[in-house]
Amino acid sequence: VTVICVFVDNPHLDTLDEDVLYHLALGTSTHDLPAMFGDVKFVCVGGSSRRMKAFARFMAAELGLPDAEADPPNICAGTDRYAMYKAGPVLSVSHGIGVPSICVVLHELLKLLHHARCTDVTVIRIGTSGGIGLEPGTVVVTQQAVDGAFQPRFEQMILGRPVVRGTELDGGLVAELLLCGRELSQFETVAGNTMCTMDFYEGQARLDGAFCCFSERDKQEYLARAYEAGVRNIEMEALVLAAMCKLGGLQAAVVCVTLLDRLQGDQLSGSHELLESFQQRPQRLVGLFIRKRLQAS
Ligand code: R2B
Ligand code: URA
Repeated sequence: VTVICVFVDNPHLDTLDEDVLYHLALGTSTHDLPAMFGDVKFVCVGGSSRRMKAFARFMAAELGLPDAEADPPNICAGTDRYAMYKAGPVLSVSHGIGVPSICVVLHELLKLLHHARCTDVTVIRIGTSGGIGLEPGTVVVTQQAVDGAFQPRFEQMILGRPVVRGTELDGGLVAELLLCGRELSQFETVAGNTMCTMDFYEGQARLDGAFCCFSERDKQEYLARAYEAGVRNIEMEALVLAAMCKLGGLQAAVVCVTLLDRLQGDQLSGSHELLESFQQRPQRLVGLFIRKRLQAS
């Protein structure tokens, strides 16, 4: 059995007397991180704090935890930037919208897992997205996270220069998650590339933002090219999740439901109830995945 430690590759950290995880309102001298988090094996992240709280409750029931009925406490109650809940070995954390927001929380989460001396951790984003040519409600398991030019690369400005990092995801994990979707057989689950953009409107070829510098025809041509490049859904965080977990040596996956078909329109006009029920689909799929993993261990 190989034990994979959470790899934080930064020699500067060794020179710190204490590490303050500012946006989580946690720290190495204020909290006993190994005692609080040492047993974590799954870190599930998603945009909204309410949805991640609901996921923690769902997982507590799925795993038959004694306090499954109780309201889970927010571990990051000292801040309103992000919210964090724990259900046994499952950590459920909100990341807000977009690349900068998830980037900050992942730096602090990977350091938290490192300080807590966690081993063999799998990170999964359970999120929402816009689909391309898919029935709304379809769940997409990401094969490759790609940028707006359909390239599997995450580019970030560091010291005034663009630094490019790879975004390969674990193919075995994709297959495992697809199998869970098939076993559940409650909704369509497909594998596909996920395009991660820096904006919800023009950046995702929407015509309905405050500004728009292109035509309906330009939009359709772009989405057709995306489809040809294997893109099946569009969201705003997959590149960072893939790149940072790869750097940290963590298994990672992205599982997103599609809320609409972007070939048909831009507005999210489905009923509140329908959109809410769609958002439970990645939770159910990942819930089964976690139960199976725990049974096998
Ligand atoms: C999906 O949904 C959010 C935008 O509405 C964003 O966080 C994402 O990736
Ligand atoms: N999230 C996105 O980023 N895009 C969509 O179209 C829907 C949800």
